[in-house]
Amino acid sequence: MALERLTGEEFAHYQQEGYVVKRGLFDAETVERVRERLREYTHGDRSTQGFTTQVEPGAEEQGIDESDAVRKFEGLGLLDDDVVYDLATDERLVSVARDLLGPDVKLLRSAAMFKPPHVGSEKGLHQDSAYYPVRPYEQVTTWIALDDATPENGCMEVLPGGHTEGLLDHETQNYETDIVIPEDLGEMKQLPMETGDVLFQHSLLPHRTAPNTTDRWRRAMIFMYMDARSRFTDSEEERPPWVDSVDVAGDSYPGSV
Ligand SMILES: O=C(O)CCC(=O)C(=O)O
Repeated sequence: MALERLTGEEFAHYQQEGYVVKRGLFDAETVERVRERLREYTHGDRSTQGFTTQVEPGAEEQGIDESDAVRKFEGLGLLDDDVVYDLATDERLVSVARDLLGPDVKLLRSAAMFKPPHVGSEKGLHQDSAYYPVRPYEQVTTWIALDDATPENGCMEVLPGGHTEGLLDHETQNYETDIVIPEDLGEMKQLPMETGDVLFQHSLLPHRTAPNTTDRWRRAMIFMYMDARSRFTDSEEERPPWVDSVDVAGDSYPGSV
């Protein structure tokens, strides 16, 4: 299959390091449309019933209103929103996912991450595959910067090449769905990004983000894609409620996700 949007060099970087950043993939207008829509959800102008909301644990103590302290929205129900759906199925994103996964692609995860000024908490070291009973462990997580992300406001940090070590042990932390790798895996690489840049990372790549210590937002959208020939390893009854799939591109296969 010829590559649509990745260069050979970028493809090789993803294979070897477990990630690749596409600079300026999204224009300012597209990003602002998403930020504005998210604001409508956080500030009560739209119903948030179709997905889950997590508020930053330190918000109350710091006297910050919940609407300015959402930690994340999570769930495929976000796709019912036209702006989110347009972004998740945007050719600029999906063509890269197809370069990495093949022509038949489904969506496994959709989330908005807010990391608000001052109160935005860390996300501990983890691999995305640890959350999902899907085989093979070959999903692609896309992380779309809706603001400039720096080490100070909690940009992504990854362990280059760490996706080749298989699934590591995780232990649960404060949040029901937050799990972390308890050991130090070595030197992490910070990935500062500008608004509109997109990080594509392998679902076995260990990564984390630091707290936001600045007065600047660090928002991001996450979409996780998988090959439509992947399999759920748990039955429908056993699967965590957030595990499902949405058609994005190409064909579906019987017995697959
Ligand atoms: O956006 C962040 O701060 C980290 C998100 C992340 O790694 C995740 O939710 O899997």
